[in-house]
Parts: sequence; structure tokens; C-alpha cells
Amino acid sequence: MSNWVRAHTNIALIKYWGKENENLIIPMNNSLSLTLDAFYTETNVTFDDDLKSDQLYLNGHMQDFNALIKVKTVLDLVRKKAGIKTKARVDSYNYVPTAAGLASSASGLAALAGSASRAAGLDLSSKDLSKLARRGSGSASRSIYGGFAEWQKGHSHETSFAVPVDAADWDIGMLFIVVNDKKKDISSREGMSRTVNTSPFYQGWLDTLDADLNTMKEAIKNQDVHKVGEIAERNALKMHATTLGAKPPFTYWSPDSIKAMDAVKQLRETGFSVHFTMDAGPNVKLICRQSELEDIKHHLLVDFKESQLISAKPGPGLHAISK
Ligand code: 2P0
Repeated sequence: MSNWVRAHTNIALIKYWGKENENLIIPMNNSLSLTLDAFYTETNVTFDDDLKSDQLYLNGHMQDFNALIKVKTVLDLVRKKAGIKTKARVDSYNYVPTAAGLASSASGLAALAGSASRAAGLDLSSKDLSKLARRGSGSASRSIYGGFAEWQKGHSHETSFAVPVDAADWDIGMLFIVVNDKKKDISSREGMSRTVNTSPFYQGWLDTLDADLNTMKEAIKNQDVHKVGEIAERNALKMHATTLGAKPPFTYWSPDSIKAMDAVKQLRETGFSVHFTMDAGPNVKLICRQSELEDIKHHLLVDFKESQLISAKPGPGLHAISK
């Protein structure tokens, strides 16, 4: 019997940046995201008595021990809950450019939590799946849900999980400008840890988050795409500002990221309601009306290749698939 599931990636509009507890992955702040249709991971977990150790096959290729670290954390928790010791084979296919700041860990670890728990015979609630996915990768806690989701930081394993915020069946979309799909130099895990520990700007970031979160929820409730974009853009810029104050300093921006941000400002001047957000990588994600995605894409073809531009609409939460 197979246990294939699919989880979609999510992009944070209010960013998760920093951990209060690195072992349990308890974040410093609540974050809020939109799950998207365009990028996802499909995973099947099989517990097999004949295996001597856990195995991970990513896009058909066996992975080494380093790639297994996050996966093993989730598998160990599932084994503990199910009272088994059996090792597992994990087959995972990423329909996401891996480690390019396009949040492959969010969909990957959410899919793993879903499939591993099913394979072990556990019937977990969305809340428990969110907690389990969180232990693999923080942002994965939000990919359990479709549409908008808020990861409520909590203060322990039991109290830190995501909840659905609102349906996203309105005129909102995202457009990805992929300026680089190579693996990044500084992982988000290392980047956020360095920032928390050394950046004098980190406290300033934390101090403004409650206001950002509250106005963002209001804007989502009002289906106000302009306001959603405006708050998300400033929130992302504040997050990226903290990295410049870290020791040693670093940035995820490349010259092409700045070119993309400039293009967004120009589009805004021509009357489009469009803003950008960026994660732990150089790619730029536009927040706009779904109904204007094609028009905006057309304008961007002056500066970028068609292959660099990927439209995304709100997507579903974790679900089982037949394969
Ligand atoms: C986010 N990021 O909210 C933020 C914004 C990157 C920038 O969540 O260490 O891969 O596994 O919990 O989830 C990326 O961090 O990090 C991330 P871990 P994760 O989407």
C-alpha cells in the first residue's frame, strides 16, 4: 500500500526569522503565509523491516546523511508516537527548484510529515501534523493548510503550530522572478541564527511585528491586495535589513534581485497594484491581483526571460494522492 501525499509550498507575507528554541523549532515571532499552487512536493514513506537505516531518494537519487538530518527528525518523532523502531524509505519528488529560496523545505517537510504519519498508521489532526512538520522545518508548519495560514509561535512543542487564517478565493496571486535557481551559500537556518545572535537590528525587527501581523490580517479580511502587498514588502525589507547588521554581515540579494525590485516599482508607477517579497535567497516574488498576472508578466518580459517568470495562485493544503 502506498502513502503518497502532496504538499504545496508557502510564501510568508509576514516572515519567520529567528528561533527562540533551536531544538524544538519554536520561532521568535508569529508568521503568516499564502500557500501556492505552482510549487509542491510529492512524497511516499514506506517503513520496511529489512532496512538497516533510513533512506531518502530525492527526485529518484539517493541522498547522503546531511540531506537526511531534517527527515530523520520527523521520522523519529513518528516512530516514537507509533511505538515502532522500523527504518523507512522516503521517496520524494520536488516540483520546486530546491534550495533557491523558493521554500522547498516547507513543502518537503510538510509532505514528509503527512506521508510518514499515514505510513505508521497514525491518523493525525491538522494541528498535530503542523507540529510534526514544524520539527522538520519551521515554515513547513504552515504548508499543512491551503490559502492563508498563521504559525502561532507558542512557547513549547505542544503550543507552536499553524492555523488557517482565511480562504484565499479572491483576486490575489504571486509572480516569481527566478533570478537564480542554484543552492544558496547561507542556509536560512544559519542565516537566522547568526542574525539573532549578532545583529543589533534584530530587536527593531521584533518590535514592529505585532503591528505588521494585525494590519496584515485586517487587509486579508478586507481582500485588499494593495495593502497586503504594501505590508508584506516592508516586512520583507525589514527582515533583510537585519542581515546587514549581522557579524559577519551577509545578504541574500544579488544585482538581479535589485533589478527585479526596481521593475516592480516601475510597474507600480504605471498603475498596477504590485509589491514584492523576498526570502532567504535572491529570487523576488510579486504580490498582485490574480487577474493581472498575465499583464504584469508581459511587461516584465522587457527585462526578464519568459523562463524566469512563474505565475502562482493560492493552492490547497496537504492531501493524499494516488500515484
Ligand atoms: C519564512 N523563511 O517565513 C522565512 C522567511 C526564510 C525567510 O521559513 O530552520 O527552512 O528549517 O526552521 O523553515 C525558511 O526557514 O528554516 C523560512 P528551519 P526554514 O518563510
